[in-house]
Amino acid sequence: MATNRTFTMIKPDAVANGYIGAILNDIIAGGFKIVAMKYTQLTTESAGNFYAIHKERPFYKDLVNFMTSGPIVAVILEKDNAVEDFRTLIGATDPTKAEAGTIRNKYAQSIEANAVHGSDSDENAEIEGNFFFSQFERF
Ligand code: DGI
Repeated sequence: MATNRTFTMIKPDAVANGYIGAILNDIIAGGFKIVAMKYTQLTTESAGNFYAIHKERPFYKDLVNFMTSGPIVAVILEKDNAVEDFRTLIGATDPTKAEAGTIRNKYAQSIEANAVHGSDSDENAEIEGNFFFSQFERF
């Protein structure tokens, strides 16, 4: 299986709850290598653009409000089969449905405040990584 990349954010709830270190530990223990990382806060405009695909969904405004409510950690990760394996590591969108031991099962609060983002395709991983990082910020 080819080595490739995925993109994740540690979301404002997990940052506020002090889980940055624990989540990065789980990610590294899961075999992922960090190739770019940034501590930052989204603006309404940037969060709206990042989640533009969900524009018509009823939770869009709440999602943008939540994602701008505090700092996040943006990370590009590398591993064989990165996108699929990372989604397995984080678990279902709704933490009450996430398997035991997954990052969302351990650290998420709700379907909205669900601790982490994970790209859903190689194409989106590339787009989302480019959203946060220049070519000089990835290794
Ligand atoms: O790829 P995921 O993050 O697992 O899920 P997604 O792409 O379907 O949705 C993106 C984010 O939108 C998700 O991480 C949290 C939020 N979201 C999804 N479904 C709901 C939701 N937020 C609320 N409030 N209600 C929902 O039903």
